[in-house]
Amino acid sequence: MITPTFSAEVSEARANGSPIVALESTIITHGMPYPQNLEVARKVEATVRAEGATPATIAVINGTLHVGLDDDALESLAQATDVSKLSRADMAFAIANGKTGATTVAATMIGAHVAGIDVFATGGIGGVHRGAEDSFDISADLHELAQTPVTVVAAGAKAILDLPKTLEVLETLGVPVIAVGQQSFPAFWSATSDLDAPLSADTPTEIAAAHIARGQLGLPGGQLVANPIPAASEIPQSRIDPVITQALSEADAKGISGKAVTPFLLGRIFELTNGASLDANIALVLNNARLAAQIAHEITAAR
Ligand code: PSU
Ligand code: MN
Repeated sequence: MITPTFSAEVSEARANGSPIVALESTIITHGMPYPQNLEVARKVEATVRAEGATPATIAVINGTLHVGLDDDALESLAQATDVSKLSRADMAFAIANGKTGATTVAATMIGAHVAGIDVFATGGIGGVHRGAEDSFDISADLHELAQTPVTVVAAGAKAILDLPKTLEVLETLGVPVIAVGQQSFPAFWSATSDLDAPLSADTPTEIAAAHIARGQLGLPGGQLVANPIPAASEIPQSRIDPVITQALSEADAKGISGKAVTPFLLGRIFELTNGASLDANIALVLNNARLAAQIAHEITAAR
């Protein structure tokens, strides 16, 4: 087994058996521009601490799997322009060959699981891209949710995706999708969509209980907790949809493919909304960090 390098606070939390929340690093390197990415990374960590849990941002640095980053490491990742984006397919190669990379939802789940962390907060997971019937572009995040027992708190799947197909694939893979406080599946920048989530829960206690019950049933895989963006921060679908359509057609015209698709779309939507998409992204990530810390508390208490 690979032994990760833990930050001092994560080591202490592990020793005390206190709640820990994993956080991804791709959102820092490929999801938001500098310096907002660094500010957000720090704020997300502070939000987890304010809820009495310990943040563990995960990344691979010079071949070492880090679980919990100190502020210097956070800053150098946030400023780096040549960091690779590591998903399930790339992680072992990077560790074995001394490389540095930021972890996606899939790779962060793997890192969290290696470290015995049950809960992970992010913005939105990857999913089935629009046009996937031609491109076959389906995020490895979905398959990871089917195999790795980590509860992922996200604001649904990014609205740049094909949400109905994303829900279908999650159902096929046996991944529980639990909307929080509503039945509607949230659409990242917007609190609701016209799709219902298969499951819904009102409290962190219910979500923690379901996480534990999956383990007791011997089921591999995690849960997707779909936590809507706070109403005051949302961008209505009618406003974001035309922007998404434009960004998608630009990506198509430029022949963007593979790993570059999601970062390109997020970057263009940021420009086309004059930063409004980023403000919403920040609000929803903080909201997810808060709920993830509460779920981590409940899981710790129940064990
Ligand atoms: N959520 C965000 N911003 C991001 C991502 C998620 O708010 O940048 C990243 C996550 O790391 C996710 C990845 O795992 O996008 C999905 O990439 P792909 O579609 O290439 O699998
Ligand atoms: Mn992809």
